[in-house]
Amino acid sequence: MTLRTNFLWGGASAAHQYEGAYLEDGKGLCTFDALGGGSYTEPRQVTYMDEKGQVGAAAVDSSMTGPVPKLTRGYVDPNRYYPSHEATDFYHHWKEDIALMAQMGFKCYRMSIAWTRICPKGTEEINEAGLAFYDQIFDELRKYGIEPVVTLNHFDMPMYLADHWDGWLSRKVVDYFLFFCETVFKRYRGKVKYWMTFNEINVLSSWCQTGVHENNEANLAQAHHHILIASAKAVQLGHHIDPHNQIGMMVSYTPCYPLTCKPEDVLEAIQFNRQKEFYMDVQVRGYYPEYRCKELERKHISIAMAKDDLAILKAGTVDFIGFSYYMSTVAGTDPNVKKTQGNQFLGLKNPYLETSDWGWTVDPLGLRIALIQMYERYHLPLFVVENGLGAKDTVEESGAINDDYRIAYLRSHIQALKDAVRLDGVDVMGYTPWGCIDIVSAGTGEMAKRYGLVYVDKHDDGSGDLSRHPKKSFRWYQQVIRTNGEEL
Ligand code: BGP
Repeated sequence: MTLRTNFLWGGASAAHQYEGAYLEDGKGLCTFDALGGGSYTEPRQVTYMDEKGQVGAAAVDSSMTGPVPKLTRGYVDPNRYYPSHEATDFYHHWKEDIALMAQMGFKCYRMSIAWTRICPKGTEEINEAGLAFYDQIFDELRKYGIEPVVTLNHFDMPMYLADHWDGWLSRKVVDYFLFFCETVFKRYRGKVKYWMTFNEINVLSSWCQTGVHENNEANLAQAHHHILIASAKAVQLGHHIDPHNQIGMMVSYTPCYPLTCKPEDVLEAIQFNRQKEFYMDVQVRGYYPEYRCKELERKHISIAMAKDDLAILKAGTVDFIGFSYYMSTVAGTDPNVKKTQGNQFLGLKNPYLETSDWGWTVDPLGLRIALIQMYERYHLPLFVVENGLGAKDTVEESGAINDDYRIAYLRSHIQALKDAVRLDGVDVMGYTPWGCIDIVSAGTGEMAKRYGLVYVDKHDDGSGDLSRHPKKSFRWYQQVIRTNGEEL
């Protein structure tokens, strides 16, 4: 047997992409509720109202860095379609969906708690109905022996905090976030023991993810410092409230290769990789790495720190590294090489690899490379909490959905994961393919870009009866889990 006997096979989702019920039972607005749909070619648009009451919209491109003008408020336009409002309605389908997860044999289920379902404005007002909703989810999961793996923040910034505090630019939001963490750590003590602090902490750049209106480098550096402090404090708080808690970080890990063996290209790749290594260095080692201090110095950016911030970072290091892996990318100095699409960070096209329908490079060996790089740098357990192929699925006349392309993608990536364990000695604790039941894409807001092992009848024009239909990959994954990855 290659993998741990207690290997955490499961699936992954995020509240704002799956739950829907965006204002139900006391939930408050989050920034993603003002983010309209987009497509492979058209960026998503966030809607806002300025101080004169004029409604505007800002493009949030695939790197999700569209600026939202200062002093505006997020605004939900009744004439627009917002994918997160219904998403695929986990809020009303949770019993059926968790039964499907149990049918696949899940050992865990990675999900996020919507901050504004618990704290509608993100402040210290609590919504009991929100707490009760997640109580029933965790009870239902545990009824089937499925461990919840909970992301405390999966991009969804409370609209009120964005509007009134400029999101993570304000130190006050750290306190509000810690209040939310304390509330859920205490409420779900004994039901949840696996947590992660911030989803893809290294890509939080747009207003939707940070609540910051003017997302220039200096503001984002300050906001990211507050987020790192919030993460470190949450780790300490979680350990204090329940010593059984295992609390990880979560990073978007896209290995970057040099375009050629030209030393300048190698240096480009080293610098590209720092976009994720910085966050891992701080959350695993507990201090700002020298290259980051030098970069801030060069850019004349000085971060406002409280006197005990460095001690907080040192004390709040994580227990494991959760990460998303979809693709690899390329860096080089040749200005004529084509840029590629990708999961936020866009690199150069790799001439040796194919891409998905949405232009994401498909590189199974890249997952083994990622696992080796992280394990040999940090020597912590690693958890693949996102991996998958966004693709168009076709429902045949018979009702079958023969997603052999998704099985091929997942099979090759699980094989690479097994090789990292078997050949490189990497300690991998689990694997949860992304969007295990079809959900809304974050980058484009599309339903057409499906990841699931279960198809949901919902379409980009808002139509569909939300019925659930296992795909061919559903039964394949059942077998994978049943044999602990031996039979792919
Ligand atoms: C990651 C996010 C997920 C998910 C995934 C797939 O960045 O953590 O929320 O969205 O990307 O991307 P997309 O949904 O844009 O296809």
